[in-house]
Amino acid sequence: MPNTKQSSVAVLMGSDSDMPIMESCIKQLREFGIKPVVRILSAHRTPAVACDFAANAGKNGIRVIIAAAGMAAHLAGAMAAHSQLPIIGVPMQAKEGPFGLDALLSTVQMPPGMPVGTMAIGKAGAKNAAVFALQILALSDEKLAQVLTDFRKAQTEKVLQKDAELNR
Ligand code: RP5
Repeated sequence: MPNTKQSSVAVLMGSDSDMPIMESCIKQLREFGIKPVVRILSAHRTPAVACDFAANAGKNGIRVIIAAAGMAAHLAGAMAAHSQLPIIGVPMQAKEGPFGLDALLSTVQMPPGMPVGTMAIGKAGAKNAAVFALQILALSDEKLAQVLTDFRKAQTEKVLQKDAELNR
């Protein structure tokens, strides 16, 4: 069992085939100075281990769970069922099927009272999951609030610079 102590964010994915996309989430978190615990856990293939992770995440120091899955994507919903922590869902686009819409609907269409904060499909959603996790943690952490401010400022400056280059 990997050590989850010291990590405030967990990045879970239903399969190692999700890793090429979720790497951008992990990379972004690390750039924010957040070292996540990363696990491959499946709502369908390893349900007991996944549920156990969710049930114990809070007492292991996790504050936000990011859960990525494709196809009939139930991982984020299963995490919500077994944990009171905020759950961020990232729908993955499978090799076959309706371009990630299956995973999007499976992740976002939670019943009332059991929310999953659902990001965009794929790489954009993976990156946004890291930013959204930072936004949640920044509410109670001044250092992370500054990291968020700096990130937003750098992002704005980058776009303005591109605009300036275009109009030179
Ligand atoms: C989901 O099924 C995984 O999250 C993955 O996106 C999809 C396909 O899994 P593999 O067959 O590639 O392992 O559970």
